[in-house]
Amino acid sequence: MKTAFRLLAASMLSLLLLPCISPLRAQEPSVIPLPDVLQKPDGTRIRTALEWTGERREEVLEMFSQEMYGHVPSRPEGLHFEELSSETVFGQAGIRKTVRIFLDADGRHGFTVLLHLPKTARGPVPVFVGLNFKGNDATLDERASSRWPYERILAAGWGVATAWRDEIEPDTPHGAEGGVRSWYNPGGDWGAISAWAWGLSRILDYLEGEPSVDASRAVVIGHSRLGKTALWAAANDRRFAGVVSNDSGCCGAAISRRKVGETFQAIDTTFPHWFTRAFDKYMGREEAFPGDQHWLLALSAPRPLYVASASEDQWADPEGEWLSAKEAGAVYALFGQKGIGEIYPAPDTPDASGRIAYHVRSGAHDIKAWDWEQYIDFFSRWLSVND
Ligand code: GTR
Repeated sequence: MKTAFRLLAASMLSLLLLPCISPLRAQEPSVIPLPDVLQKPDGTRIRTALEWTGERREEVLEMFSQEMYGHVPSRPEGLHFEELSSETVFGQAGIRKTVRIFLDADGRHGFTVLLHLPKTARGPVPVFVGLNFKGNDATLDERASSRWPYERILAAGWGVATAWRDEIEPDTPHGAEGGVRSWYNPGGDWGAISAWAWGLSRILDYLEGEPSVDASRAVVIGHSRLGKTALWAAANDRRFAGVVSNDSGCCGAAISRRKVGETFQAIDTTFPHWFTRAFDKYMGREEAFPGDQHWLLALSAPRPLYVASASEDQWADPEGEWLSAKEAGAVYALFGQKGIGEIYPAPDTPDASGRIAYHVRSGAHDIKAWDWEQYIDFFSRWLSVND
């Protein structure tokens, strides 16, 4: 009886407190009008998965290509691969390979992939694919172990492939020498995010021929600017079976029209090289952009999509990332797939029962072991990994 009374008192108290702890009330779509991803420019409405895939999806992809990131070219002629090394690591638990991806026939341009695989796997394994910030060797450093917990990923039955962002396209605003954009430009004006996304697809080209990997179960993953990149890679390359956006923020998962944290003005001033030049006209004019970032997330439909934020990462606007994940649900619904719920979840409580998942981890802008645990769980469920 006493317990029942306590429970009742506690739930009444939480009802009283609800307005204070629910900061989203003032930020919901009714307050900030969001462009409807299902509405075509000519006013007609998309009502079926077939209409989405057959007509609308291409329009939305083209809009982001033209107005934000630039076009991502297809696989280049002459692409080829060479295994550089293979060794057993982590006792007997893993295999570590390095592979050179040559981007042209004469092998003048290329980058190196670091691939880890579980040694005891019974068949080809699913794989996470993501770029890194500091170089492949740096991901082996102990200090990087929360960003790249290789042993844990392998123990869950997954492989993981990474490559250094700068070896594909240096992250510099002042004209990058040696990046793919300096020698290969079939699509015209493409930004670094498109160049990195293109690199991720080239890793997948290689993985398709790697017998220990099941490339039909490749999940593209990225943190921050590389989270923006992962979303854009999944949008362009439907071979990716799933995608993780970790703290991707402005021009990644976060709704731009909220203008919370980083804005178009801020991002395009500091990082102009990430974008196509057509994007410049939207500086300070988020409302003029023909869509918003839930449209980008919708391009992953109906594949499993995980959007994650960190509570102290206000620059990336966690609530805007959540809102975007929620709104992308309209497209997933066309495929009969459930998205996330209507309530912004408490920290460290994933909303992950649908085909879209979201969490806000307590703490700073980063990928932690806890984040990885959620990704492994979610994608193991959707891509059926039992070991
Ligand atoms: C910040 C940038 C963000 C985010 C981040 C990162 O400086 O403003 O858009 O991408 O860098 O990549 O860590």
